[in-house]
Amino acid sequence: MQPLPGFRHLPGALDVPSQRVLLALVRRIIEVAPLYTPTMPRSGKPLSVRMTNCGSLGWLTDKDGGYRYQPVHPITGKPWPPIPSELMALWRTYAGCAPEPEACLVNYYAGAAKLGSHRDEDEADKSAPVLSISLGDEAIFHVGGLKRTDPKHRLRLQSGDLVVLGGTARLAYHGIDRIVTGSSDLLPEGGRFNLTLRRVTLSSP
Ligand code: MD3
Ligand code: FE
Repeated sequence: MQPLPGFRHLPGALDVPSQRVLLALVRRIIEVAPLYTPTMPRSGKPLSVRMTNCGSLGWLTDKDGGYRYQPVHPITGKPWPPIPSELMALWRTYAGCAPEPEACLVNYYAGAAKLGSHRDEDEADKSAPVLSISLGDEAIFHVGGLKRTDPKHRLRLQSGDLVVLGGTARLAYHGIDRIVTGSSDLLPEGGRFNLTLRRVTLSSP
């Protein structure tokens, strides 16, 4: 049983030196736009994943505003830092001719963090692919089908892996079951960063 067409897992696409470069960029982003704890719409229940963004638009969720993209950090009120050129270069390599990404969501999973099954559907442009970059401890990831009840395919995402979600897979249910603590030396503090590059708005027709 294989994931939907358009799902591409590229294990080890980034070597360790490249991973260190990207990690340094993430540290710089977090200095300007600190990780914060997002909360669920209406209930206000905190997510276990901490988040920040770079790009002209950042994805966030909180009790009152719900899931959305906005140009400023929810706590500092400052614009998100720009997407570093190294990440734009990866997009050009792996996302083909898709319009430029406007958002790069930075997720940080400490040991016990997980992300429940969901679809990425807050983007007006759902035709552009999503590009995901894993750094640090391994994650047990699942991807299903277009319906929540469709069978799920599980795989391990390791430091340096890329996932490209295009075509039908772009709208598949997916999530992170758990992190494998101590499986990577990249982050001295442990845990896992995931970067997700996305086109949000429709590019002019
Ligand atoms: C499969 N993040 O931020 S990235 C998210 O590892 C999110 O932090 C996970 O899901 C993480 O929304 C998974 C890989 C990924 C991203 C988008 C997808 C897989 C996807 C969209 C459709 C299907
Ligand atoms: Fe997602």
